[in-house]
Amino acid sequence: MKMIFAIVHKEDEGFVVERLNKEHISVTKLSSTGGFMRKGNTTLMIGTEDEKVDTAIQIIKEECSRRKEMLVPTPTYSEGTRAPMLGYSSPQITVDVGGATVFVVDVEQFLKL
Ligand code: 2BA
Repeated sequence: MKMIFAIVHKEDEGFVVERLNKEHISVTKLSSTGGFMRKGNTTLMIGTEDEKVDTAIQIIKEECSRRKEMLVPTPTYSEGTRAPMLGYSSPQITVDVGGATVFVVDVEQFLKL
């Protein structure tokens, strides 16, 4: 038996958990914070039989892959009228999202008491 610790972005967590559940792979979600960026992320604790480790990792890979996303600019509003100022919206920017850090650890004992 193995314990997989997967640190994933919050926005990807729901999809991973749903797919793991469909495969009858149990998972516990912990709210965590990255020590470097100090931003919230999610740590998934997945205790599973050795045969299911590859499936779990494949799901994490598919749902949390690093990708680029376009950020839709918010319109700039005129202070007086609160009307959107045409031609003054901020330029579109591309941001990196996703990615997962995964540890796979041997489990010495697994008990349900
Ligand atoms: P990643 O390496 O993709 O790491 C994302 C998050 O995964 C980390 O958030 C941390 O919560 C966890 N993590 C990664 N490696 C780990 C490990 N060996 N042990 C335990 N947890 C681990 P953050 O710490 O906020 O880091 C966010 C991003 O900042 C990292 O992305 C990396 O690109 C960069 N980074 C982290 N530490 C750095 C450092 N000391 N110097 C330069 N860049 C760093």
